[in-house]
Amino acid sequence: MYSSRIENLRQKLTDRGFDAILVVKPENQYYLSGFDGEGFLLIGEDRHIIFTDFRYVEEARDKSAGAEIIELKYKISPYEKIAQELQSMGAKKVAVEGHYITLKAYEEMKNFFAGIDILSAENMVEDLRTVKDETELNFIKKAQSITDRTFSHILDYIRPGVSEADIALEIEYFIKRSGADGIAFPTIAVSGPRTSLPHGKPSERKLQVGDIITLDFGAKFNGYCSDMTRTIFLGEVDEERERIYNIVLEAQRRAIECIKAGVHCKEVDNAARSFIEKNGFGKNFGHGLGHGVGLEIHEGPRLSPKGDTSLLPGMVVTVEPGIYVEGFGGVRIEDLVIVTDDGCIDLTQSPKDIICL
Ligand SMILES: [Mn+2]
Repeated sequence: MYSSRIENLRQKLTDRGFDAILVVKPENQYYLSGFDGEGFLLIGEDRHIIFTDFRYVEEARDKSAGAEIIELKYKISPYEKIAQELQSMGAKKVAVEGHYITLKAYEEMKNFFAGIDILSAENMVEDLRTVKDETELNFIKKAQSITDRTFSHILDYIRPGVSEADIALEIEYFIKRSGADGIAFPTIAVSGPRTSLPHGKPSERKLQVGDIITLDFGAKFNGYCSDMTRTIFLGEVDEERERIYNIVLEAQRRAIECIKAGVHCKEVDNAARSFIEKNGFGKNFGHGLGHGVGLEIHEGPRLSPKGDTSLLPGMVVTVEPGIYVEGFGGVRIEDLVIVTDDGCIDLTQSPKDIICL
């Protein structure tokens, strides 16, 4: 599995004239080698090396079959050790993650990488990661199934008097107790007028009858994330909120129907956005329709008016239109889907009909 990922990356390196790539971003190192400690992964034409220190060296040996392991000593700059190996590989052009490394790291590299060109290769590994293999899809499915179970659990927990913070804590505790590594991102639990905050932080506000409640949360399983949002009601729902809910739901349905391999990300976004605009809420949907999900909660591709790619089979994306009205409240509904040749598989099993608790 790791060797085929590394071979795919080597092909891209060759295409762009690089002799090696220094991978620093943890998710990218994990994807390519299985190593999840702190360190560096250097991939050359026929060798790949993990540089790590005493704290992780044993783990690196256990978990990273096929990689050479070099132990870093705290007295010597890691870039000095990396430079030695680059020299022995005869590398002249090394790619680095220009979107991720710090200016300080770059200065240090320049200092040690004598005679070697340091060139930025943005998102090279991230682009490979957008298409998931079977193993990855299984981890994401598992993460989403925990998330669905958490939703049905939290429906039993929610009642007047509990606070947003209580709900978020119960969600996170249930996710961990269900065999997840942990949460995929800090839980969003907002209620009443606070639902107009698309990424509101859970507060001490206590729920009361008549509230609208938005819950956005996810689990992580073997490093892979899930992501879902549901908006529910406590007590009865009034006409205007019901109308907004149904517009969001229909926008989501249209977008999901539009998803299949070959369709441009902008087109998927537009399927939902044009419907929301037509209903007069265009300015209340100020974020993109969705994003890729994998080792990171937000990764490529982006489903937004700025989307720059077309969908491929095996991509995993969220579909999450929303309408937010300041002082009144908001609705967002989010599912996680796998793109296929002729459509998509919706991994989110939680119901989407209006729920009044
Ligand atoms: Mn999301």
